[in-house]
Amino acid sequence: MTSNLIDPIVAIATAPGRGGIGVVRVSGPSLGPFIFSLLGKNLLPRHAHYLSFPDENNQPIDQGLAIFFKHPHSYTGEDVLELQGHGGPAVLQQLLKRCLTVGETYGMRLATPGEFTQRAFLNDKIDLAQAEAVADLIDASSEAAARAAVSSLSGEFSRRINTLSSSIVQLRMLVEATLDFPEEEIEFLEKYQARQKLNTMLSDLENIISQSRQGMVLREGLHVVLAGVPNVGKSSLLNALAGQDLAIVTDIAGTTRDKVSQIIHLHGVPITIIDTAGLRETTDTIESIGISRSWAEIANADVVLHLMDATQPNSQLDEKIELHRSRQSIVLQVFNKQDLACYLSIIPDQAIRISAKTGAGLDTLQSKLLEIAGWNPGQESPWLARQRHIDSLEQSRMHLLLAQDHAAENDRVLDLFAEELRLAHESLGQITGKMSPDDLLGEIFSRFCIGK
Ligand SMILES: Nc1nc2c(ncn2[C@@H]2O[C@H](COP(=O)(O)OP(=O)(O)OP(=O)(O)O)[C@@H](O)[C@H]2O)c(=O)[nH]1
Ligand SMILES: [Mg+2]
Repeated sequence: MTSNLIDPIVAIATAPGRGGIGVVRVSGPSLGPFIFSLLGKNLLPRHAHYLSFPDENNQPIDQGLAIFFKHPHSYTGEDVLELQGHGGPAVLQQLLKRCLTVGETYGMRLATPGEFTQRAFLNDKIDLAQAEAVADLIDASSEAAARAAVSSLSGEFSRRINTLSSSIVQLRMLVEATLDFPEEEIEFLEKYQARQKLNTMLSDLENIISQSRQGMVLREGLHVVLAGVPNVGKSSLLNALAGQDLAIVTDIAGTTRDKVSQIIHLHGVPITIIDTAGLRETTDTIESIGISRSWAEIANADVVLHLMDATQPNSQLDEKIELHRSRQSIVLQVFNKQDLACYLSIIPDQAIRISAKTGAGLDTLQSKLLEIAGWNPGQESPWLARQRHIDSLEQSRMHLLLAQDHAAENDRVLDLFAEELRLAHESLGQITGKMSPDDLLGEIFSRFCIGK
């Protein structure tokens, strides 16, 4: 957030590479004179003008549509110009360069990542949760995630937060007013049904938290690593889960040398599955590099599926996996090749039995992964959420619970009660950005792509 937020900015807004259409987008407080210098004419706001985009010698760089959005009726809340030309990298680069040359007089510069959206936020076109939803919509890898991101973008999540915030504010106003009249303090809680109001707020907040958790699962998904000794069927399992022949499968131990990963979607939840080189002692240089990578993946996993061959189960790797895995991760023992297994009685009851070959048990494994991800099959996911949203919601909940404690004491604690309400309100404000420190804003917008 160090860049000057008044300079006119320009960027290619469409993805790099070739495409039917490419868009260069400009935003600034007042673009009229720049547009005239660039295109040789003024543009009627919100009209699509079909024209040539001329270079410095008045030769066309491209022909296309120019649309001018006069502030405040634009994405950023400033004047915005969109030049929609052909989507070739050379054409778009020339157009970008031309904008920068013409715009030099007006202080125009390249936009930083997320700067258009950052301006939309700073000009009150959208709040912070909606701004994050813009990035989430672009990144959405499943239909369910995209739908939830659109819902956040349209303000569904923010509306729920704002409604709860206003209830807290109303109660705060009553409390603050009463604080000036100490003799009324004791009756206050009864008179205004403060306890009941607080209970309603808490149950509303708990509802929001549980829906947000679901939304976070949809956004973050799960990182699952397939680990085990060679030949237990890790690559076969990857292929079976992905429904494609991604990794090479042979009966030669040590077939997989490098990791192979694939994102699959279970109920819209993105699950990254990583197949790794079989873990064993080896003198082969390439294989041992592969095995070090396997251990590194195990250390990064949310879930380690420790695959074993059901016909010859052994626990030789249990301890080593325990040593390498991260503390928050979960290790599941999965016994593969159950279609062949003759000694099933030695497999622990709670272990998952599958056959990558026949597909048996894969539905149980998938349900288990969704359960670990925190997915609740019966619940809708009305918006996408991030860890920072959950943290703020939890903080707000903690303060409302403390307020509830003070209310229960009923003995001249109204100022403490008021303070907890204030803190609960403040935590909610961090979600929509009404009370967010600058460094958090910088962090959020810097993760956007340029042109958005
Ligand atoms: N019968 C049966 N054979 C299987 C099953 N899963 C894998 N196999 C066979 O087991 C052998 C090894 O399978 P892979 O998937 O290559 O094993 P891997 O664990 O990836 O082995 P490395 O890459 O060497 O670590 C192949 O011959 C597979 O066809 C299964 O569920 N049932
Ligand atoms: Mg393999």
